[in-house]
Amino acid sequence: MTEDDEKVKALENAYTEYEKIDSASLLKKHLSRAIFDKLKIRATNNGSTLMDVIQSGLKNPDSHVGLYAADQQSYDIFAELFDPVIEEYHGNFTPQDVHPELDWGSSEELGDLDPDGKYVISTRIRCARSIDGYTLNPTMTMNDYQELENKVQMALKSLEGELKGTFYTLMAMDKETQQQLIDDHFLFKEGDRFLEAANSNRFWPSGRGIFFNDAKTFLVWCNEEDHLRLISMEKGGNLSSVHARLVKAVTEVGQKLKFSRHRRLGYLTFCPTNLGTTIRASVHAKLPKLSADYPRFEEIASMYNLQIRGTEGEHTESKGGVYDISNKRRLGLTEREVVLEMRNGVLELIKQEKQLE
Ligand code: ADP
Ligand code: CIR
Repeated sequence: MTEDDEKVKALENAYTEYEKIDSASLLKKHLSRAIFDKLKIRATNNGSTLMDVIQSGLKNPDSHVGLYAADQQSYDIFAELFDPVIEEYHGNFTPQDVHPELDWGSSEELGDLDPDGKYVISTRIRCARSIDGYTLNPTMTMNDYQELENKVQMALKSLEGELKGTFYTLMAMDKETQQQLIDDHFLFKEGDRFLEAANSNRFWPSGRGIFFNDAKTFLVWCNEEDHLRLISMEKGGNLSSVHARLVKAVTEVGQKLKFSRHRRLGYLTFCPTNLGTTIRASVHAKLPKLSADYPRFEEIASMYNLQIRGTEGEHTESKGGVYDISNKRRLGLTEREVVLEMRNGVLELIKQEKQLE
């Protein structure tokens, strides 16, 4: 048997096992036997196969989605699987649709979500960027990680004013500082099992790092799930101010680093849920009356295309009644529309909370 035959055999075996397993993931829903048979013999120019794309979902049946792009080309080579998952997650973005051009809209129109400071604890907007010329996590070499970290570090060095900050490589960070930054919601967690199974934590902590300004209102994550995550956050509900800072930062960093964009899918990310605008605009909020009936709370949130996460982020529980409420869709809408979707939904939830008081 050739090496390729062995890979197809291993895929066959894994898929046969997966067929017996219960999972509510989008992978399970869309990877039919017919699609599997079509894709099992394909590979990208990097040699990435269907296994590289689906292994996170195979190992974690509790995945919501379950697939990642092993490299940029995966979105095209395995399109018969990615397209229906993308269409369902982002709400009707069909294979014929093309993501719109960048349009940040106006920061001023967003206002403050909670001027009395009763419900919203903090507001955050993050977006992701991949850097042209570098492949994605599972196919990156140790050298790619280090080279990319150096490039990012150099690019961020020249930021000035409110965006001026310091880059901390994870290699040189003591565990206590790292944990404090995680607990304070500034730094990515370590050892995420979904990313681990996608083969994207290799060479950790090589090339991984975080940059932030003194006030920790502008942060950049380097080489975690994506090459770059750019984050603007602050206490309270001033979405205008958080948005203005992010737009300034992304614009300035984009003048120093070339971001990868797909002809149809917008800015390229490792996870298909992040494609397009790549924006997750969120609040940490307490809505005790509404969230007392959690299934109903989720149902109302999803009516406004919002997603609810726990206090420590994705796949975590709520602590002290604090929920992370954000836009779910990121693709097929402009940056302006995505942030307005979160704003309008959160304003509606606050209105409904007030009605219950
Ligand atoms: P991401 O948003 O980067 O996709 P996570 O859901 O893991 O990933 O969240 C990352 C971190 O950001 C977590 O510590 C989470 O609690 C924090 N976070 C998200 N939204 C807010 C917010 N509005 N205020 C404060 N922290 C937040
Ligand atoms: C999962 O499938 O649950 C993980 N691979 C994470 C998917 C990203 N989730 C999301 O809703 N944005």
